[in-house]
Amino acid sequence: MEFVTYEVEGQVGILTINRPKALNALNSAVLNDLDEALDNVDVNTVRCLILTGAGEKSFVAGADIGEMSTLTKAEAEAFGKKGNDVFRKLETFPLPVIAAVNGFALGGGCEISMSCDIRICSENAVFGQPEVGLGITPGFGGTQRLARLVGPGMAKQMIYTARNIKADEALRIGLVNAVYPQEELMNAAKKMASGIAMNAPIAVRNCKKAINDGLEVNMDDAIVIEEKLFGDCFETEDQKAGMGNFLEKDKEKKLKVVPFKNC
Ligand code: DAK
Repeated sequence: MEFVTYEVEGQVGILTINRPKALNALNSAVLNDLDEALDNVDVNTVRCLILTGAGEKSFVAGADIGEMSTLTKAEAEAFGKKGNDVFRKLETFPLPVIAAVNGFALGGGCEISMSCDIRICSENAVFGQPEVGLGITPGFGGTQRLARLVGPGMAKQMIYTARNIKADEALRIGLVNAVYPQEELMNAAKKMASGIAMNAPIAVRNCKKAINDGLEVNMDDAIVIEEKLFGDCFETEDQKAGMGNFLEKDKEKKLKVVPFKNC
């Protein structure tokens, strides 16, 4: 793959969007590579993914404006669908995905970070949805995910004004969970990912599904989703080992575990 690299460190997979000359802007080739990279992740051995951008300046500076500028209506719709399909694949991926936002996260860059489960960023990160200044609406889910993450008032302010915000403001409004000096960001992401990887994979996967699916429905239906995913953990080796370790007071094994079977 030309534009996405994938490395595995222990049980953590690191996806890097690698088009630094264009500040990792998303063109069709990048989206295809990302799609393929996700298809190639071994979800039985990897337990958490990190998504980041190559270089020190940019996570993803948006959809590729050069490629988009000549699209017809039909082509624009197809491009939007391609992006949305990949972003949705990330959002519903059976592993948690941490976005390590190491610089510009504009337009499609902000949107792809919002398709991840958790966002942390470097001090030089800049977030924004500049689309209305380019004569378009956010097209990769920005109007939907930003409003869900930071509330409609703040999302509308960011989208209507097209004003970028810095890392500290992104932290204040809850768009990111934490801000780190640039040189510490990847280590922080790996530490968080390794911590997630220590836990029972079926339970973590079911928590992701419960939160994501539950947020789409009313509380009565959401609780039913949780009940089913809770029940789904039982009779798995993860549940037997996890609870067994506690009951046996095996502090060494407690919460370390757990076999990959039944994943
Ligand atoms: N697309 C293409 N190339 C880009 C790019 C982008 N989004 N952002 C940066 N680049 C390229 C620059 O053209 C430049 O290339 P060369 O001239 O060196 O060949 C190189 O990256 C370095 O950029 P700069 O020289 O501009 O670097 P600066 O440090 O001066 O400025 C910047 C950095 C991030 C402030 C600036 O590059 C910038 O403003 N970039 C554009 C940011 C932006 O507006 N992003 C949002 C794009 S719109 C939809 C689907 C998707 C979307 C909408 C609809 N449907 C189909 C429904 C999504 C839209 C967007 O994401």
